[in-house]
Amino acid sequence: MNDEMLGIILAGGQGTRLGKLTKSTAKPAVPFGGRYRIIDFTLSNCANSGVNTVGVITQYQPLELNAHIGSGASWGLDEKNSGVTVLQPYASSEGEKWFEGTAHAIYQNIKYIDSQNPKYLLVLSGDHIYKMDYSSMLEYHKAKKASLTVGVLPVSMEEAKRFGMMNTDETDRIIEFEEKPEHPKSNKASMGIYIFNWDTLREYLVNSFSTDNKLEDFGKNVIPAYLAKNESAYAYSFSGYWRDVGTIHSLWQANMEFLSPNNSLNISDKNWRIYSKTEALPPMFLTDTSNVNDSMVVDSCYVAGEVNHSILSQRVSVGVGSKIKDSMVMPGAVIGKNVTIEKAIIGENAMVGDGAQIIGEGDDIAVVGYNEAVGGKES
Ligand code: ADQ
Ligand code: ADP
Repeated sequence: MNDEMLGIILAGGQGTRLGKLTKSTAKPAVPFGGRYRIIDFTLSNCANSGVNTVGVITQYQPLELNAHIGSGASWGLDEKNSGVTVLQPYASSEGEKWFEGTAHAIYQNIKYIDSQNPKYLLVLSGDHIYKMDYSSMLEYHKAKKASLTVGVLPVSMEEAKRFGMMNTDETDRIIEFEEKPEHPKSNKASMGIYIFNWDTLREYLVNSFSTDNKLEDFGKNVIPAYLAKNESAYAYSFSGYWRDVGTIHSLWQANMEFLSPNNSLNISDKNWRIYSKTEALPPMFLTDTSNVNDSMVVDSCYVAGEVNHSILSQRVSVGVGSKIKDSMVMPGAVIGKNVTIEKAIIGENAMVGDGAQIIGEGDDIAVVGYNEAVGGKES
């Protein structure tokens, strides 16, 4: 349907804000909400919006991401005239070159993008939880005869420092843009979602990288340069649920919101399914000592302890006498006996030994890393 628009998901910066949770997995492959991985939301949005061809740009060993995405069949992206391609850093004549920022990552993949011959390029981030119809954004982009359209939502002045912030005129044309400003002048934040006319962006990138090596990011460089060149850039307003889950705290918080029956994300919407890789796993088992309330517990879990207001992902086991509260436990984690876990994220395949106390406080979320083993025998 929207074959004139190619989707590119930026799925791997350089940071380490998720620390131990991403040691050997790319951030978009980080588990979310019991049954999903972060990138499922963006991939599902693409599938539901009719964006049938998607390139995923990664930097780190994308094995897990590759295994998760596979043929793209889970999102219906394996059919004729569609597909998902995981794009990785490749060896060039200068040796293996890592992407240097988001715009550079696109520049390095010009060959792939050209091979798809898109009129429009939809640039997305791999670490957001939301539902959005990109085909409406494309209609808006066309109606405005824009060269660039940026997805925008209102944020508090406090949050504004974490985002690209802009001012618009009465027609929604962007007249000012500042990446992570010290002193925000508006409440309009960029969602890091862009539609570009590919020929203009392509020419721009080729010119910029041949003359200016400093150009790196869309927020820091490309958008300001577009404005300076008087390219028509418009803000497309979004008002639904949207969370950037790039930090431990935001990841924990979004998981807790996911548990809330009032969550406006509404994953039960039959018209906007969130797809994920499906595995045939045995049912969960709750023993007669278990006590589970206000929680999501998915396939193949074994629970002998107490679980309150928490998410247990696939294949989690919780020993007798253990108490889990306000926490997110990722797939395959093994929680021993008489363990207390509160306000925590337990990483994939972590082992929490008998009697351990994993307790977060205030803004400090307790974390047990991917594959990490903590605690030991009770004394
Ligand atoms: P940030 O999220 O801070 O702000 P950035 O670190 O550039 O921007 O990351 C954007 C996305 O691209 C992330 O998903 C990241 O993993 C990925 N990424 C970064 N470098 C990459 C690379 N070299 N190769 C592949 N992927 C890469 C951005 C915008 C802000 C906006 C926020 C909204 O710059 O203006 O407000 O997103 O979250
Ligand atoms: P941030 O939002 O902090 O910039 P990124 O978007 O860079 O995070 O996410 C990429 C993730 O990949 C990082 O959290 C990082 O821990 C992880 N990572 C870094 N180096 C490697 C590596 N060599 N192998 C696997 N994963 C890595």
